[in-house]
Amino acid sequence: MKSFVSLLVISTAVAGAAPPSPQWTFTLKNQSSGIVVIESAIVSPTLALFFDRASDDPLQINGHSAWGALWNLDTEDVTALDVVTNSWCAGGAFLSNGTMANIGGDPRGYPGNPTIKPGNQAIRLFGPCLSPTGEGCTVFEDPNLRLLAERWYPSSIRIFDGSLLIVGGSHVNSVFYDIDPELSFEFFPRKEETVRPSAFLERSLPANLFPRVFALPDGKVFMVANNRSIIYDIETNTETPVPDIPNGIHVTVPTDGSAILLPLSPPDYTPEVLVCGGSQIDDRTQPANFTFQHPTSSQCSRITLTPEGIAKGWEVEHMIEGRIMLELVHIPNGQILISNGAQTGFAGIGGLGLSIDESNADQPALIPSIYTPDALLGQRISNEGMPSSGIARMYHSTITLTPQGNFLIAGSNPNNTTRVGPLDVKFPAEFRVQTLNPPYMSVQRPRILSMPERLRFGERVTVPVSLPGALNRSGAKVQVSLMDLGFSTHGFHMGARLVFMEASVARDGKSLTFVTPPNGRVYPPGPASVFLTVDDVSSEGAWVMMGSGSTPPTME
Ligand SMILES: *[C@@H]1O[C@H](CO)[C@@H](O)[C@H](O)[C@H]1NC(C)=O
Ligand SMILES: *[C@@H]1O[C@H](CO)[C@@H](O)[C@H](O)[C@H]1NC(C)=O
Ligand SMILES: *[C@@H]1O[C@H](CO)[C@@H](O)[C@H](O)[C@H]1NC(C)=O
Ligand SMILES: *[C@@H]1O[C@H](CO)[C@@H](O)[C@H](O)[C@H]1NC(C)=O
Ligand SMILES: *[C@@H]1O[C@H](CO)[C@@H](O)[C@H](O)[C@H]1NC(C)=O
Ligand SMILES: *[C@@H]1O[C@H](CO)[C@@H](O)[C@H](O)[C@H]1NC(C)=O
Ligand SMILES: CC(=O)N[C@H]1CO[C@H](CO)[C@@H](O)[C@@H]1O
Repeated sequence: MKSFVSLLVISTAVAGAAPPSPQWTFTLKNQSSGIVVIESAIVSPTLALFFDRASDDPLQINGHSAWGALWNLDTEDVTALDVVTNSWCAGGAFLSNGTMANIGGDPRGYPGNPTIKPGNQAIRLFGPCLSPTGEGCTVFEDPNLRLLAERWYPSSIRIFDGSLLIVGGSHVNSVFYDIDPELSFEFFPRKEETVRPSAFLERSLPANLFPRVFALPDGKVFMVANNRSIIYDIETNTETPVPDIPNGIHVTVPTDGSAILLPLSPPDYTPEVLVCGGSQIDDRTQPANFTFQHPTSSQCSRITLTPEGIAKGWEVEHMIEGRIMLELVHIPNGQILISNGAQTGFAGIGGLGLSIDESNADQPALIPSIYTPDALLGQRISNEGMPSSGIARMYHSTITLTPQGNFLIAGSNPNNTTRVGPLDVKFPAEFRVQTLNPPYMSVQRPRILSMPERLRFGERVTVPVSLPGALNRSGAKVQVSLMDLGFSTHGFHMGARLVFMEASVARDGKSLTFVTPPNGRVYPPGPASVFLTVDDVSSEGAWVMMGSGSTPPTME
């Protein structure tokens, strides 16, 4: 009886209040990932592709532990993939023909998993996968298709001709610093028979693994590694230094910050890069002198990559907390999500003066924040109303935007082995999968009713849409974003891109007209998702091929 009474009181109180406004929420998925999700990429409207290292993951295939898997975004089904080479700490990106390439990795095998082959010169290809359930889709590995150099912890991005630029890496296990570096660039498909040596990679030692690399709208490439940055001109093979990240903050492995190319907007597509988190260290310090309690950096540094912007230098602001191993991810309305990571320590597994079990980091950063690029300096970052994930997502964790419009979060394993126990380990291998759902996931959303499979550059396109009543009004803010959902690993979303397109909704609220980017420098030709956002309520993404879809190199 007592509980009945209190229920009545509660329902009266709720009835009297204004309806609660929708909030960001976390959802724990029913299924677990089966492998530790060190690398994650959305490869079709319904599928995410996951990679781990070859280890003793519970998910099995052909009599051994799997280290690749497909996650079905609709059903949560996990399908093991039979990978041949070791994908531990590989890079990845999509090619102009829609194939995802997973690049480099660990040269070693794994005891008890005899099928494993060295991964440090491997190129693992996947898709495009047309089956919604992934049936018949496998990782394709041709032993004759190899990188020129051995690369563990490399970065890769798609460039203007639809091929991949592959940057840096190490020849051996990098327990902390990059002690045996590969100081060069190469391309896939190959453009020449030798690698291109890089003075920048040498200058950014000893903390230059997984350089943060971005294709600029003029076809050049911006890179950050350690605390150094450059603009690289692929066509002339020249490096132009850009000022260091200020205040002694270092932002790549083992001091992982994250970096992102802010949304590009017509007509000028002025590029700006944001770099957040990392660590204020003297990079001559030996790892044995560091502990998991070392403070991390809350600094965000932002630069406009025009001659005037570079002359002005980096503008500094601060996150709510220090973070290492965080990830910055585009939201379809142009805001940036700050998620994952830890508030103290470093990336990596052991090797410090003091670790927790094997974790070099502690105090997981559980509450995401949002960065609003257009807000005034000092007012851009907020975590108001943001929930706590309750699950540490530190070294070897991932996050990616899905075509459904929410964020898929998985992984974390700061350990040399995958075994879940012993239970007294503070940060065990993490198999739980979550989504982080923006408020628009729980209201009526705009819908793109159909979309051509391919879009040409510089094209005006009209597609049918439906808008919920409240959003069908003149003066509503309409945004259409063309997004590469990227490849998530080690706090870096390789290839991630958001290009806004000039757009308007017809007066009858039934059709949307937008203009695609002018060329493959603004959006490198390849797969994309188109999201319609009206008054900050985003649709699901429509999966398209931007450009001809032909095999690289292509000129468009
Ligand atoms: C997950 O579990 C919830 C609660 O039992 C259920 O409502 C939902 O349908 C399940 N989702 C899937 C994809 O199985
Ligand atoms: C970048 O790091 C190097 C090496 O630790 C250091 O000498 C240099 O002063 C740093 N730059 C800035 C701006 O702090
Ligand atoms: C590290 O610690 C050792 C032993 O305490 C000390 O000799 C050394 O100077 C310290 N500093 C660096 C930069 O490694
Ligand atoms: C983890 O493995 C690497 C490579 O075998 C080794 O160098 C390192 O010492 C190990 N770390 C710990 C804490 O056992
Ligand atoms: C949208 O609003 C316009 C103007 O008020 C109206 O004419 C039209 O019927 C509405 N469309 C839909 C699909 O509700
Ligand atoms: C895409 O291009 C790559 C590089 O040339 C090639 O290996 C792959 O087979 C191509 N994919 C398709 C589907 O044609
Ligand atoms: C949680 C976990 O995986 N712990 C393992 C960390 O690695 C050591 C070996 O280096 C194992 O003994 C632990 O079980």
